[in-house]
Amino acid sequence: MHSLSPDVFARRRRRLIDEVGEDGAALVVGPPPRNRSNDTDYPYRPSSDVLYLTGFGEPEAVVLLIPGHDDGDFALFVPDRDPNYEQWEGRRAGPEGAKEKYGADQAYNLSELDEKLPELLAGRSTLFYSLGSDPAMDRRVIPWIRDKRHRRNQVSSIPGQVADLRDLLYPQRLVKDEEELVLIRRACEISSEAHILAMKYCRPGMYEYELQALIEYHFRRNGGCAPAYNSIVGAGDNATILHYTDNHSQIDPGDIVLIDAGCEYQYYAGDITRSFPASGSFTPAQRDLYQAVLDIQEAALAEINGNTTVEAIRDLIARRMTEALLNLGVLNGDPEELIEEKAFKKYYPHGFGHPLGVDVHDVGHLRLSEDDDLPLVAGMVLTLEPGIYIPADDESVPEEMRGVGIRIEDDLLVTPDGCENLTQSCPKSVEELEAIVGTGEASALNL
Ligand SMILES: [Mn+2]
Repeated sequence: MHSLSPDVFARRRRRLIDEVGEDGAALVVGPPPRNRSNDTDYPYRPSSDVLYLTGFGEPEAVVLLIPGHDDGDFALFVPDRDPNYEQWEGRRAGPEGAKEKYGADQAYNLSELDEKLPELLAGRSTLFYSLGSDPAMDRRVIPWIRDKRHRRNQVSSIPGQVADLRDLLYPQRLVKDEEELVLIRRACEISSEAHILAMKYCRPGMYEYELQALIEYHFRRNGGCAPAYNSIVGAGDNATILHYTDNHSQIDPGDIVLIDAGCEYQYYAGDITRSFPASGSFTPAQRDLYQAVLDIQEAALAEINGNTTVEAIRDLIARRMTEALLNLGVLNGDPEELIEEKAFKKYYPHGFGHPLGVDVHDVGHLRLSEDDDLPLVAGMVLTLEPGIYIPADDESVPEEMRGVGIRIEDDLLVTPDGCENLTQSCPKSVEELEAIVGTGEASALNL
C-alpha cells in the first residue's frame, strides 16, 4: 500500500504559506459526517482540500495556516479524544497525534476553536477561505467573520477581508507532483483491471449490478477506499442516460454495455469508461458508432500536450463529432452550419473531460467544457471522454442505431510534448473488445 510522506504535505503547505504571506491566514474546514438514515452515517470522506494539505482524515478538522506565527505556521484543530467515542467508533489522533503524525506546529481540540481562532488570527488583515463551497461550512465560518467585523472597532487586529482560497490552492492542485502521480497511476491501474474483469465475465442474462459488484470487489480487494464516484453500468438504452446508476436491469444479448467506473486509491481517483457488446460481437451499426467515437477520442488524444488549450481540443472534437454524425446519417445538413449551431450537442451533450486528482472532478469549478479556455500544462491529469448517445425514441436516426450509448474515457497525464495515457492497459479497439468479452471462466466466479 502506497501513501504520501509527511514531506509532501509540508511542501504543499509551504507553497501556500508563501503565497498567503505574513499579512494573511488560510483556513480550510472539513465537513461533519453525513447521516444516511436514523443513526447510521455514510462512510466519511474527508474534504479534498484538508486531505491535500495534511492527509488528515478525521471529520471536521480545521486547518489554519498562519505564516510567520511565533508558534509555527501550521495549526490543526482535531476532534477531541474521547474514550467512550473511541471504544464505539474508532481511534482519534487528538492534538498529540496531530503534531506527531501530521506535522502540526500547533494542535488543538475542536472544542477550543472559538476561543483559539481569534487569538491565532490576531494581526492578520486577510483571511483566505473558500466561501460558498459548502453551505454547512459557511454557516460556521460566517459568524466568525461577522463577529470579528463587529469587534473590529475595538480590536483592530482581526482580519477585515476574506479572499478566495481556491485562487491560490486550485492552480497548485491542478499540477500533480511525482508522489501523487504514483497514487494516480495505481488508481488507474486498479480501475483498468476492474474493467477487464467486467468484460471477461459479462454474459447476456446477467444483471448490471453483477458487473458493478465485480468491479467494486476488485477495487476494494486492491486497497481502494471506495469507488471514486457512483459506478455506472448501463446496458442497452440505459447507456444513453449519462449518469445512470440504478444498475438493476438485465443485460440482453444485443446490448452495448457502458461502464463508467473508477477506483479511489489513497484518496486519488481513477475514471474509466468502456462500452462493449454484451454478446462479444458488435452489430454493424453498433460497430460504426463505436469506431466513430474511438476515432474522435484518438484524434483528440494525439493533440493533447502542454502547449495547447482546452478550447483547441474542444473545437477539434466539435468538428470531428459533426463530421462523424453526418457520415453515420445521424445529422443532416451543412457541416459548417451544424458546427456553428452545435447540433452535435443533441447526441454528445457533455464536455470532453475534466481534471482528475483527489476529486474525480478535480478542483471544483473546472469541467473543460463550454467556456473554459484553460491552457493545458505539463503535469495536469485529465480525462478524455467523447461519447455518442442515441435516444431509443429518436425517429430521425436510422433504426438500428437507436437506444445505443457509447462513451470511451481514458485518463491522461499531460507532458510538454504530448500526453501519457495512464489507462492504456484497458482494451478499447473493436478487435480487443470482441476478443475479450465473455472469455472469463464462469466456474471461477461461480456464475
Ligand atoms: Mn469522467
